[in-house]
Amino acid sequence: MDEAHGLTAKCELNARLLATLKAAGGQGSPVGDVARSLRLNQPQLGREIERLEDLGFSIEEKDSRLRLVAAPDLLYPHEIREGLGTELIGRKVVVYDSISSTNDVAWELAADGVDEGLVVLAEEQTRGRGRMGRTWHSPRGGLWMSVLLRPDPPTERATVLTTAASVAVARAIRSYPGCNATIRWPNDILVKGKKVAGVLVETRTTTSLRGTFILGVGVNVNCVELPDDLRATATILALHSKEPIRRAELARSIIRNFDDLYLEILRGEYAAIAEEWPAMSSTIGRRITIIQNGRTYRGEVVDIDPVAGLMVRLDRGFVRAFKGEHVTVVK
Ligand code: BT5
Repeated sequence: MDEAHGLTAKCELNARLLATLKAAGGQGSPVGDVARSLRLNQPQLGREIERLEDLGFSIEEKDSRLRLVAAPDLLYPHEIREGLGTELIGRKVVVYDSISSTNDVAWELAADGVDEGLVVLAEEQTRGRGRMGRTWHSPRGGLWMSVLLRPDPPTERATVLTTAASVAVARAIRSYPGCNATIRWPNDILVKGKKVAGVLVETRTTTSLRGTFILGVGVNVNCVELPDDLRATATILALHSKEPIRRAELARSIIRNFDDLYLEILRGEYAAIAEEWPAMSSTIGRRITIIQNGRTYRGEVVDIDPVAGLMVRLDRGFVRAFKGEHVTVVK
């Protein structure tokens, strides 16, 4: 099930060679030791090194030692799963080069009966989507990822999954110095007031897929260019982070954070989400205009409840809860 780029067939060996070189660190490892530990003769080892170099890795051989000098910022399943330590999310990871949408592929695999926790990533999406039929710009350099969820006990509540995912993404982004992410309800993650990531939770009505959710997360990490129509509202992490961001690391961090929060949801606990979400929110205390089913509501946001949604004191006087899935927030 682990698949990625050219690594598909050779994944196992490449992964072990990479792990060996990484473990050796800056001083490298004697060629003979590497060959022995992988049970390869020297010509076979040479071929494996060439394959890694073809994929963009830079490996130096000096004084009979092998040293990993540079690794490309490409996504590999083994790199994401290495020492992940999660209970549910990321038990399986697949990476594609270019596909329509990671959500599409996740739905296909869900229909094939693949287990909960599957993570689908793509280097680029040709038809990435947002909520309500909107387009999600997904060039190379971003993190485009979907997670297959079959909550047990079942939940009807996409809202709480959106909330948990937003907290997971914001937490992960905040771990990079300079990236003080905030959450704009219901599903936007902002840095310095501009959208850097979005969350999309989808359900389907087909009987066999009832109770299945696909969580999609898109983060502008190192995307080179944003189209003109997004420049005013969107940004990329690389512009803010004081250190380079490896997308595999960011993916691992999001997966870990989400696994924690998701397990809490399955236990019926919302303490972490209830505490962190409002703390990271850029929405509380703000005046807001919400359009839901064609009706416009105006008021002030007084609270965010992980299950009920956004609590708004309407100008008409009473507090009303809004769930996030089908609303548009007008600034
Ligand atoms: C979202 O929708 O913010 C959810 C985005 C989810 C994307 C992920 S990527 C992996 C998975 N596979 C998919 O096909 N989708 C998910 P929404 O709140 O509806 O926001 C969409 C709006 O954000 C668009 O109408 C644009 O205005 C803006 N937008 C589009 N691409 C953007 C980008 N890369 N960065 C920031 N804003 C963007």
